[in-house]
Amino acid sequence: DVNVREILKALGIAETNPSWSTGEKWGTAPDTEAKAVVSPVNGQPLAKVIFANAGGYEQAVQEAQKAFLKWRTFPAPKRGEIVRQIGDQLRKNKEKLGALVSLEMGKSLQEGWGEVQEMIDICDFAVGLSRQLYGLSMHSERPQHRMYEQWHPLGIVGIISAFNFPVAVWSWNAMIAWVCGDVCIWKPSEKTPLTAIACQKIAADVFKRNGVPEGVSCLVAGGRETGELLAKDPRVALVSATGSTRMGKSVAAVVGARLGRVLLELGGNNAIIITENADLDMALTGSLFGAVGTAGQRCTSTRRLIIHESIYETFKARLAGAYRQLKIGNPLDQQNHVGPLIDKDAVQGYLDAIEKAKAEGGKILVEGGVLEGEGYASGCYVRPCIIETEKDMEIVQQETFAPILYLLRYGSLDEAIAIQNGVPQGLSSAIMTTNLREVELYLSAAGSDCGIANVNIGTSGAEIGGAFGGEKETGGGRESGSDAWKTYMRRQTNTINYGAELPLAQGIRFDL
Ligand code: UN1
Repeated sequence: DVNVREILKALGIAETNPSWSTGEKWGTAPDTEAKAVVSPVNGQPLAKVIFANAGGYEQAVQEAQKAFLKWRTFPAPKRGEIVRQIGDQLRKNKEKLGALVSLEMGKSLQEGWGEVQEMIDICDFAVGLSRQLYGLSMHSERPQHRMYEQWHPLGIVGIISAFNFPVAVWSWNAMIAWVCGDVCIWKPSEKTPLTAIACQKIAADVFKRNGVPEGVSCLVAGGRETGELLAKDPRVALVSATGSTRMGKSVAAVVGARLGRVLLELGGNNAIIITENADLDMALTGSLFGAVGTAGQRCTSTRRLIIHESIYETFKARLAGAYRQLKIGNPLDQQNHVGPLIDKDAVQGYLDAIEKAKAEGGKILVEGGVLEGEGYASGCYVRPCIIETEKDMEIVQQETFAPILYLLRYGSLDEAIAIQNGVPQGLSSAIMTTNLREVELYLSAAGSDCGIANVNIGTSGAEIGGAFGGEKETGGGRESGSDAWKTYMRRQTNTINYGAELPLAQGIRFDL
């Protein structure tokens, strides 16, 4: 049983919450209205948040600018030690914070905890990274010269995050940015500001205990306008934005116009290719979690299954059977597999997509629809549905953030890869096969064109250790593991002459 009031209280959420924070300090913009945050679980308000205006944003930027001057001089391993302590606090709060993620966003409790685990994992990664911000050294062509590169902090990193991973995506950015010596201003999704407030409090406490100045971690609650303030502000060195392709294009245009740096994590239209050599049990499990997990609201959710014609009918029947066993309902009840969509707009988007698919000739295999009655009062619970489609249908080219799965049939693997890659997005992809030739072709330059390409696992649920992101309309950004940290730093090449002559490079002579 989840006691909502207790969880909110334990995580420092008030009935009405202020609009911005620079750490310890919280402020409320005058003349702004408090908005209720309504839980998609039951349609009940959780708490209110006052959205910031330009004045509140300005306070945060000025504090962040001052903080950067000090934070950048902390030794990186010392910054890592502080991030380690943030990870410890997240461990302590995992249960409650995960439950708040479920309450505010509607994902299952298991996935809410999983999201907090991702935050803990990235903290651990960042701690190690704080001693590994390596640059290369090069051999100079000139005698008695030394050449090397080093990585310096960038400055202010603006983080625009989405409702579906309300806190994990912030942590992928913030923890890495912090060990790199940057300061952060976070604009969480206007749909999920409460989990953000809870995380800001956890981080701010740790910073304070370690004597870190105000402003290293800033939060500005707000909508689209707040995101625009970040995008056009030349004081913000990097804008990392997660969300729709439409949002990403507008952020990229504004940041690009001032030649700022962007990191974009936008839409996906992720497919699994199931070949005639697939282990069908594994293909079933991978497809199912990918398509209905988080009610289809991950950017990595499986949207298309591209199935070999020889197993198409068999697999289709098994999949439909599995869908019939899915339990839809309160995500805090661990019996249920599928929770609600985030809000009624999302439900409308889901219904519209199904109508469009039908109008284009799609055949319904598993019927969708909105659930009504007891336990479904929020109006946000929908049935995961499956539609048989053709690859040239327009709706199949689009990302609909809902549990709608499109089935497509193929003959040769080249054809399957062409279907998979034949969409504007390029985030995640997978192949189910036990055949080595198929695997290697799929992972070759002639294979998947996505940022993530998996074998015998689904499209979602990436670990933090790899670089996360995708190509084409997904935006090209990489965050989280591998060397994604380089986006959060500026590279400086240094050439040092320790000799008594000053020879020019390329052997150029310049004598007086
Ligand atoms: C997202 O949906 O924006 O790979 C991120 C996954 C998760 C992250 C998804 N680790 O499914």
